[in-house]
Amino acid sequence: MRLEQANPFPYDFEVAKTALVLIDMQRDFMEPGGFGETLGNDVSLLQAIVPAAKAVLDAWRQAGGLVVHTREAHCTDLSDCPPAKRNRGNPTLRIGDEGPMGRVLVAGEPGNQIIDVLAPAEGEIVIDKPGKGAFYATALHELLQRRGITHLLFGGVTTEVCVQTSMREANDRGYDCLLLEDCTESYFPAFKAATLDMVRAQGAIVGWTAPGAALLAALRRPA
Ligand code: TIU
Repeated sequence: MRLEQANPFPYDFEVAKTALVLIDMQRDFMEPGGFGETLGNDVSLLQAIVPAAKAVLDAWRQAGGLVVHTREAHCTDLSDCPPAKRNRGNPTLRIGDEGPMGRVLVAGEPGNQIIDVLAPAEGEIVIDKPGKGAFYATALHELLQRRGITHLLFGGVTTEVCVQTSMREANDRGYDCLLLEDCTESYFPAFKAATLDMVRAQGAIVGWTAPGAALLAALRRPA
């Protein structure tokens, strides 16, 4: 399968060897009262990508592709949260503090769940990760290797933090990565634009980018 519209040049992939990786589409980042807002961000900006991400998720499921969801999540005793992460800056609530959606960025809390509309389906991989990157201190690489995955399609939040970190980790591990432009968002529009540019610069130094509609069209085309 080929995405002709991908940048900086067409992206070839096989559905059976490709996973859709949706990064941290959690209430903690998307809704008021969670981690994103405690850092001083306007979380309403992120809602814009939900319809495009949902359309891609539905089409990818329909095509039988592997889906991976990640959550930035710490265990209840915060033993996987370095003090340097918890103590950074001056948030209104720190990781592990009790907020309106439960303890901030803690696994199992209401705020740590993926938003309902993109909730994982039975059999999909869900990775809880203590870092910004999806490969750091997780079994993700091993799970993908076991399934023969060579290509990754990325969406999620935020573009320049957890998405870009994960994509760079994946690129270094040998995956051909593509970032779905309208399925990722940042609290800072300029940072999103810069990330898309730097990913695909220098002959796809980190990977490709393409609009979700290009993937939808490719999946609709007869093989
Ligand atoms: N703050 C911010 O933009 N992002 C994060 O802390 N985590 C993710 O990107 N998921």
